[in-house]
Amino acid sequence: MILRLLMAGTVGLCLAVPVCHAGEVVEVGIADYKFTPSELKVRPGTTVTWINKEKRTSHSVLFLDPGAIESDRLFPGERHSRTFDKPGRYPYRCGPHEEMRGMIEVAE
Ligand SMILES: [Cu+2]
Repeated sequence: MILRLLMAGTVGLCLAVPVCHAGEVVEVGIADYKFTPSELKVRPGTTVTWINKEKRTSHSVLFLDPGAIESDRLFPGERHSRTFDKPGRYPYRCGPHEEMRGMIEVAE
């Protein structure tokens, strides 16, 4: 089931997986040294926003391929967004904490 809220403007916030759609934003929380949800399936054109919900610890979002793109270090309350236009599997981890893993799967 997919629930959508209208945010300011026309951007829809996708609250429930499995599948979010183009033009929507889906959030991944970072807390207790975990990405939640750790695996997401989205349609091409979806924007994923990671939000650091820790009290003290900073994290990053480091994509394993291609090119090992890493976000800035996210301090508590900070966020990072990436829009996924191309189908594929995008595994990532936290830069400083190798055990923190996640996956974004983009499929039509
Ligand atoms: Cu981390």
